[in-house]
Amino acid sequence: MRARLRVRMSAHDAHYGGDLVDGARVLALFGDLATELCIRAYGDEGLFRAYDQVDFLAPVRAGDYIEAEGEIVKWGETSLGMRFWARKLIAARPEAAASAADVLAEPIEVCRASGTCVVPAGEQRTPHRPGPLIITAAIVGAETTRAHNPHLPLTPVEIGEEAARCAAAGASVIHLHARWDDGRPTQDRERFRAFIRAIRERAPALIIQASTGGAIGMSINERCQPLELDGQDGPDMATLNIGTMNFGDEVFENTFPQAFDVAGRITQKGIPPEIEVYDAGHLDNARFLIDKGALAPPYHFQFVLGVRGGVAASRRNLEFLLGDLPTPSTWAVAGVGRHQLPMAQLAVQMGGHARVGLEDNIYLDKGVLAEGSAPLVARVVEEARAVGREVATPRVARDLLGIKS
Ligand code: KMH
Ligand code: ZN
Repeated sequence: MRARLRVRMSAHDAHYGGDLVDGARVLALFGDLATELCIRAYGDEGLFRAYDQVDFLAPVRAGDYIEAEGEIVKWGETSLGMRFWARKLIAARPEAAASAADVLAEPIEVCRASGTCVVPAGEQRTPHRPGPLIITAAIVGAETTRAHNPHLPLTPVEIGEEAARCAAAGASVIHLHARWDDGRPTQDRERFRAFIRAIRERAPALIIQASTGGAIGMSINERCQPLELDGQDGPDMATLNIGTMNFGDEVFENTFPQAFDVAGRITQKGIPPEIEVYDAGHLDNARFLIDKGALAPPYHFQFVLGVRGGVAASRRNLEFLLGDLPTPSTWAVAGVGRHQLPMAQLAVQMGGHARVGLEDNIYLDKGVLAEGSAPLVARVVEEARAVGREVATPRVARDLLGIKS
C-alpha cells in the first residue's frame, strides 16, 4: 500500500540562510503520508510511534517542488512498518532570475526514512490487511533444460519429490508441465497421470494446476490432454492462455477461437482457470472472453512478466495492469529470470500472490543455481514473514481460488 504527496516549498517554509527549508518540514510530509496509510489500512489516523532511520540527502529550498511517497512494508497486529522517500522534481533557480525554476531531468532524492505507526486494535475500523499468500511452484515448465540447471525434475519420482519439497517449503500450488525422461516436453495424458499420481502420493493436499500452454508449436488438442484426466488423477485447476505473442524467438499461438476453445474445456471440467497475462493487451482479451460469457467470476490472473515478447517485469507495469483488473479477481506475479524474486517480493508487499520456480528462473542468487524450486519458495516465505503476511495452506488456497474439492 502506497501514498504520495507533491508540494511546492514556499518562502514560509524557508528557515535557514540561503532560503533553506528545515528537515522537519519534509518529515511533516512523511507524517501526513503515514496518516494516510493508517487511514487506508485501518480507517483511523493512528499514531506515529518512532522513526528508526532518517537520512537527509540533499538540500531543499523555497520554490522547490517535492514529491514524497510512503508505503507499508510490514503489517503487525497493531503496528505498521513504513518507509518514506522524498524527491525534488523542480528546483528554484534564484541565481538565474528571481522567479526562475528548472524541471529536473532526473529527480534528486532529498530524504529517506523508515518508521513505525500504531493503530490500537479497538480503533481499527476497516482492516485492509493483505490476506494469506498463495505461493505457486512452477517446478519444471517446458523450456528449462538440465543443461540450464541440473536440479530440474523430469521423471514421475523426481516430480513427486520436488513437489513435496515445495509443499514443505510453503507452496500450495504446483504449476505442472510434463516431460519425458530425456527432457523433451510433452502434454501426454498418461505422462500427466503419472506425474499427478506421483505428486498426490507424496503431498495429497497440494493444488495441481495443469498447464494447457504446453510447449511452443503444440496443437490445442495436444496441449489440453491433462484436462482428459478425472477424479484423483485430474488437475484442480488449469492455465488459460489468451493471446498470441512473440515468446523469445518463437511465436506462442493463442488465437481468440483457441482461447474460447480452451476456456470452454476448462469450464466444462468444473475447475477454475488461471488466466495467464504476458502483455498489456491480454487483459483486454480476458475482458472480451468475460463479456462473451466464456469466463465466470471470480477470476484469477497470473501476470507473467519479463518474457521477451511480452511486457517487461517492472513495478510500473504491474501497477498499470492492476489498474485494469476485472472484479472480482485475485492475482499473482511470475517474474521471469532475474526478475523472479524481486517481482515475488513486490507481489507479497502489494497483497497479490507469487509464482516462483525453475520454469521461469534457474538462479537463487546472482550466479548461484537454485537447487530446485523449493529454495525459491522458501525465499518467498521469508519475504512474507518480513512483511507480516500469512502463507496460505493448500486448504486456504483452495477457498481463495474457488476450487470446489
Ligand atoms: N511454455 C510456454 C510457451 C502455460 O503453462 O500455460 C507456455 C506456458 C504457459 O508455460
Ligand atoms: Zn507453464
